[in-house]
Parts: sequence; C-alpha cells; structure tokens
Amino acid sequence: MLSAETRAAFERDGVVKIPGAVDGDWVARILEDAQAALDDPGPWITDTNPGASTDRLFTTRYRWQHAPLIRDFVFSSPIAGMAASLTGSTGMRFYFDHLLVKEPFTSAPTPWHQDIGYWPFLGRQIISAWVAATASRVSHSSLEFVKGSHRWDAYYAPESFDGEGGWTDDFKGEPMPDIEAVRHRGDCPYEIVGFDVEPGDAIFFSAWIVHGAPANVGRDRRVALSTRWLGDDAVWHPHPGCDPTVTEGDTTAVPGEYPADDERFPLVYQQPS
Ligand SMILES: O=C(O)CCC(=O)C(=O)O
Repeated sequence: MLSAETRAAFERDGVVKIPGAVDGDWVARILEDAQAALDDPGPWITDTNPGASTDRLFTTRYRWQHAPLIRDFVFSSPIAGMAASLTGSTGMRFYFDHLLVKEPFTSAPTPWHQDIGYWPFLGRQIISAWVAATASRVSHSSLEFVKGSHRWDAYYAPESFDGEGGWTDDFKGEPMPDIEAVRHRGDCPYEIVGFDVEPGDAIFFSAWIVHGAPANVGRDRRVALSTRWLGDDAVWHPHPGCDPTVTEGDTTAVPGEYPADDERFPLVYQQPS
C-alpha cells in the first residue's frame, strides 16, 4: 500500500514516481530481456533504425505470453499491487507489456500523446507503470508529462511513434495539441513535469495524461519496461485506429462491459477482502 500522500498526488497530477519500485534482480532481468528482444523482436515492433546501435528507437510489445521475464514480471513483481493502490481499484487486470529502448544519440523524441486513444478500452482506472532499467535524466529522454492533463475532457487521436502512420491512421478524432510549440513561451498554458530516474524507479501514470520524452542526447542506451493495467472501471471499447494486438475476434470481452477475460486480460491482483 502506498502512502495517502502518494495516492493523492497521483489523483491530482495523473502521474507519480515511485523510487526503487522494483529491485536490482528485476532490473538485471529486464536488461537481459531487452537484449533478447533486440535479437528476436517479435511481431509488434516499432524500429526507426533496424540493426543500428545509435539513433534508434526500438519498441516491442505484447510479449507476456511467451517471454519468461515479462510473464514473471507481470505476475510476481509488486507493480500490479501498486497500480491498484494508486487508482483505488480493488482488482488489476493486465493489458500488455511494452519494452522501449532508445539507443544513444536518438534524435527523435517520443511524441506528445495520450495513451487511451491507442487502446480498446475506456475507464479512469487504467494506468501504466514505466519501469526504468537504466538511469535517465529528462535531458536524456526520461518521461515528461503535462501535469493534470488526465482531467482534461479530451480524447486525442493516437499517432505512431516513428511518424510512419499505420493502424493509428484509422482513428478519426481530435489531434493532440502542439505542446512542443508552446512549452517555452511565457504564456504556455501547460505545466510540464519531468522525472529523472534511477534503475528500478517506476513512473506510474494515467492512461489519460498527455506525455512524451525528448531525444536521447546521451551516450547511454535507455531501457524501460512499461506495463499497462486495467482497473475495476475499465470497459472494452474497440474502435478504428486502436492497437491491433488484441482485437474483437481474440477476446470474449463485450463492448461497453468490464473485460472479464482471464485468458487475454488476466486478473493479476485482487485486494484481500
Ligand atoms: O519510453 C518512452 O519514450 C515513451 C513511453 C510511453 O509513452 C509510455 O510508456 O506510454
């Protein structure tokens, strides 16, 4: 159980950092898994510079059913319980894993975006846990957030991380405001907060918060494992332009209803009664 202060900060800001959320063993295993994933990436990847050791954003997702580390991490790390505590949810179902590697001198930022439009779900208790496996400063591509934007009445169109389009193009809706264009202006309406991280720190954030990450200007690889979690109020909401890793044909979840599909979205945490 996290402190009342931490939970209040999450409710207010839409994001909190939990220092040392996972221990060094998990960190070592995530780093090992990242190398394995670069060598054998799986079907759901973004790769801006295949094979390169610099200037490359590589992501792979939805590996939990066959990658042993990811499976162990989902079911045995403390992350699910923390996600429940922060959202005030009694249960936490798992949605998917997303490993993100930014090689040294990666010029492309992670674009400002809101996660919820990418996903076939709606609900306020949907949360991500981005666990750093390497130290990273905001100036070296750690995450930034528009504080409080999870409370905006907004549902923005997703966009691809590599700028190449793809399944996100099918979404018809409001585009993300150009946060970068105004962030340094005196009249910028947004309060932007970034988090420097050490290995094992976790940044938990609402699926509704606007976030991104600058380029990696450093000499070090940046590695993080983001896991996505569904709380009690999540409902299945497939729509054009949403992530095709799990589609309507793959699940027993019913549109507009809680996704009680133990195979696709396993219940990993249940608050003791
Ligand atoms: O690691 C990054 O650069 C972006 C991560 C992100 O947007 C996420 O986990 O939702």
